[in-house]
Amino acid sequence: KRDSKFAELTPEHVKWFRETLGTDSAILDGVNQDAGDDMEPFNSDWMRKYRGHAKLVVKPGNTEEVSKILKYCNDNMLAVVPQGGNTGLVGGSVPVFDEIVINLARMNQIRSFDDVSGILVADGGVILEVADNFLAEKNHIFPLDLGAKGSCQIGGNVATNAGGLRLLRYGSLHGNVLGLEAVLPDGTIVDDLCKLRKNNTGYDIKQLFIGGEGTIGIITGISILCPQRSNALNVAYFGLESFEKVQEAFREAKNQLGEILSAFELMDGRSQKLYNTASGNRLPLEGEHPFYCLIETSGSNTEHDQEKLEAFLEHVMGEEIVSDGVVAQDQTQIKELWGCREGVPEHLGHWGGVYKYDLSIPIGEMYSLVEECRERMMKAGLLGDSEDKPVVDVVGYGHMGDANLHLNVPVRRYDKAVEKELEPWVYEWVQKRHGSISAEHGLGIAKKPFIGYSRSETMVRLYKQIKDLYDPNGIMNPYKYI
Ligand code: FAD
Ligand code: 2HG
Ligand code: ZN
Repeated sequence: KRDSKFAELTPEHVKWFRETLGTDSAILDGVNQDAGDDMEPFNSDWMRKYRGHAKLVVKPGNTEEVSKILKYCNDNMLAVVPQGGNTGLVGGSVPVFDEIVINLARMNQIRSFDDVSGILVADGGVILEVADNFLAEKNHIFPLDLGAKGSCQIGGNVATNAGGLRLLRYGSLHGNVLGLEAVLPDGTIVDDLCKLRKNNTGYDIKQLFIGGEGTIGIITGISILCPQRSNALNVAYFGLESFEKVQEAFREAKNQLGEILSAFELMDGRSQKLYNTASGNRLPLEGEHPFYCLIETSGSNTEHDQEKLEAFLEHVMGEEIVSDGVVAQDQTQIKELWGCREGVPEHLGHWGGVYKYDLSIPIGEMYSLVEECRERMMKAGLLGDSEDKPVVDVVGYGHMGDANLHLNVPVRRYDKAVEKELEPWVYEWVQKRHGSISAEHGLGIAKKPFIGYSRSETMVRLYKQIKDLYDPNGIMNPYKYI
C-alpha cells in the first residue's frame, strides 16, 4: 500500500524541478503531460517483473543538483528511487508506486586517474564498460566485471556491492572502493572521496553505502583502486562428468594456477543447452557434458602463463578430472567462450520469465540444491516440454570460485503455483546450511520478505536504526528491504 505520509506530485513541484535543472532533457514529465512509452524504461526493471508508476524522472547533471533535488524532496515529503543503469535483479531500481526516479545517467564524467597508484575517481553515473575502456587505454582494469557492463553504472555497482566474474581475483568492492561522494536525503553532501589505501581514522562510513541499495543516500562519485591490466590473458572452457570433478578441478586450478587465476565459473549442462537454443550460438565442445567450467588466467608474462596453463591442462585431462576442453586461441575465441557464461542470464529469459535465486552455499553442497529443486518441480508436475507446463527447466550456474550459485528456473509464464513450490523452500534450504539468500544482487523488493533467513532480528533492528539516522523521513527508496 502506498504510504500516505508521502506527498503526491503537483504541477508546482514539477515546475520547481524544471527551473532547478534548467534543461528540458533532464526531466521526463508525466504530471503535466502524458509521457507515454517514454516513461516505461524507467518504471520497469530488466526482468520485466516489477513495474512502478513514477510520473517524474529527473536526471541531475552534477552533485549540487542531486543535493538540491534531495533537499527539496525531503522538505516536501516526496519519495524517490535512485536509478543507475536499471539492470538490478531484485526490483530495487524501479519505483513501487509513484516515487520520483532520480536517474544518474547524465553524471558520466571520469574525474581523475593516477597511473602510478591506479586510483580512478569518477561520477557515479559512468557506465562500467566506459570506465573499463578508459582504464584499458591506461593499461589498467576496473576491478569488477559483469554481463551487464554495457549498461550498468559504477554507482549502481557500488550501491548493490556487485560481485561479478572476477571477484575471486580482485576481491569485493568493500575492499576496492577507497572513497565515496554521496548525498544524504536532507541534501548534505558527504565528501569522502578518499584516495588513500590506508585510512584508519574512525568509522568507515562509506561501507554503509556499498551495498546500501540506495536506501540511505545517492552515490555521486567513487574513488576506486584499479589493478594493472594483464599482458597475458587466457581463457579455457571444460566439460566435466560430475560436480565432484568440478570441485577437484577448482582445487587443482588454485593449486597450479594460483596467482594468475582470475575467474573460475561454473555452468551446468542444462544452462548451456538453453543458452545454445535461445541464442543460436554454438557451444565450444562436441558432445554433451553434465557440467562446464570457464577458467580465466591473467598474468604479466605470456610464456610463464602458457606453461602453467598447459601443465594444468595436462594434469586435469590425464587424471580424468576434466573430460574435454578448449583453450581460446585469439580475442574472438575469448569472447565466444565468455559469451557461453555471460550470455546465460540474458538468454534464459527467452521462454517468458525466470525465477532467480542468487545464493551463497558451502561449496560442496552448492549443486545439490539444483538437483533437489528440479526433482521438486517434476514431482509437482510443473516441469516439462509441453506448453501447459510452466517450468522449462531448472538450471544452476555461477561463480564457483566464490561459492555463489545462481539457481534459475526459466518459465513460460510467471505462475503462483511455481512460486509456492520455490519459496520459502529455497530460502529454508539455504538457511539450514548457513548460506546467504543474496550473495551479490542485494535484497531490493524481491527478497524483502525473506531477510530473516539470512539476518537475525538484532541485525535487522540495527539496519533500521541506521536507516532512521540517515533518512528520518524515509524518502529514500521506500518499500524496499528496509
Ligand atoms: P540499478 O539497477 O539502476 O540499481 C540497483 C540498486 O542500486 C537500486 O536499489 C538503486 O536504487 C540503487 N542505485 C543505483 N545507482 C545508485 C546510486 N548512484 N546511488 C545510490 N543508489 C543507487 N550482479 C553481480 O553482482 N554480479 C554479476 O555477475 C551480475 N551480472 C549481471 C548480468 C546481467 C545480464 C544483469 C542484467 C545483471 C547482472 N548483475 C550482476 C546485477 C547487478 O546488480 C547489476 O547489473 C548492477 O550492479 C547494477 O547497476 P545499475 O547501475 O544497473 O543499478
Ligand atoms: C551472473 O553471474 C549474474 O551472470 C546474473 O549475477 C545471475 O541472472 C542470474 O541469476
Ligand atoms: Zn553472478
